[in-house]
Amino acid sequence: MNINSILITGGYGFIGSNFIRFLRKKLPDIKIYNLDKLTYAANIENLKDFEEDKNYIFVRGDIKDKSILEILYPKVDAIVHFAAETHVDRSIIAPGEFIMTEVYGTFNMLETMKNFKNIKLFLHISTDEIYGSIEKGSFKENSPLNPSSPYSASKTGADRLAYSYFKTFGLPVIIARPSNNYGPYQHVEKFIPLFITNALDNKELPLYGKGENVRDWLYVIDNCEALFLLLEKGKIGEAYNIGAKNEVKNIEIAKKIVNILGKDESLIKFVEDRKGHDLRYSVDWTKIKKLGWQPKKSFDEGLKETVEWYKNHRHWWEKVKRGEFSNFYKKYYKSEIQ
Ligand code: NAD
Ligand code: TDX
Repeated sequence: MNINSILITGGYGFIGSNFIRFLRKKLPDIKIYNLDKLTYAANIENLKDFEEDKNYIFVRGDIKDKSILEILYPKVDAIVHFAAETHVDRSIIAPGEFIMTEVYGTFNMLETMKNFKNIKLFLHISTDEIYGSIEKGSFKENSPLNPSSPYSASKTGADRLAYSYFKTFGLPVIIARPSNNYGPYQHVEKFIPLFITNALDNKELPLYGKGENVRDWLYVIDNCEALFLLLEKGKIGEAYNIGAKNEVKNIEIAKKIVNILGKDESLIKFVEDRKGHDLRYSVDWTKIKKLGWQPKKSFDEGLKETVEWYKNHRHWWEKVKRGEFSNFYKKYYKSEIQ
């Protein structure tokens, strides 16, 4: 598809900022609008080098606000919708914002899009968590959905709403369901960055339950490549799993991190399990493989590079841990469209 101008939601988050950087390399001349509310999870330093880029426009706003969408939609040919509340533990403590952002926010984006025929594609970023846990084998795109946390339940709502706007109203929707991403710019509340940064400071690594839970770890740039391929070659109305064949138990990852950093395994502390903790996620990604994608990064290589990145970006994550960004956003941050 020919894209001249694109709207990215949640572009100051982990995957969104990696994707904007990736997109800029692939399509140097397109206009990129980044609509981000700047929640605690956003980090404006992720795209600091884009300040000079005339074709990058940041708009501070909420996907729940129809008026901002009505200003942006006439300007773009495509949308990649990342914006969401994303931390499972927070969804257990305070689920309300997850339901509002994922479900109402995504509804608002789709409903508003009905009036904008110029938009040729709505790439919705869902997650492998919507299938729930699986002990053996892997879920296909048509497997039943069985989410088990308020996060994954609200993501399921968003995923199915996106599909319903394709099926009922003919909107050009494609759904991507990636597995756990890791790599640079991930918020330190998430497992891998938390363990790396705590280990760097010789702090305890709080491993939930017995550490037996398995995730399929996908390097964020591999995910960006998959999403870009869907923009170019994905079939409207279809969902695509994106996995990595990197299924690793949490305990093994914790040990790998301490070993890479030359720390002692006694830093690992088994703590109370997450409520409703899914044991294993696994998706079959044959469908996107047939389109011509497969992940390139091995987990050992990707993890080493990620550890290195956090080692070299202490100023970035220390600010996040101190909550400096959240405090700044609460006060003031100017959007380029008022
Ligand atoms: P993140 O938490 O790092 O970033 C989310 C971004 O969305 C932040 O910049 C935040 O400010 C913005 N945002 C939140 N609510 C908003 C709203 N109402 N309006 C506008 N902006 C808002 O998230 P991430 O880890 O980069 O995940 C991005 C997307 O990918 C999410 O939809 C997530 O569900 C999905 N996903 C993530 C992973 C993963 O491993 N990180 C895996 C599969 C799917
Ligand atoms: O302190 C911790 N200790 C621990 O043992 C944390 C934060 C996590 N864990 C475990 C829980 C999970 O089994 O590590 C695993 C990974 O946890 P998270 O990083 O919180 O990721 P997860 O719950 O698997 O969800 C992630 O992947 C899918 C993202 O946060 C979601 O946004 C995405 O959809």
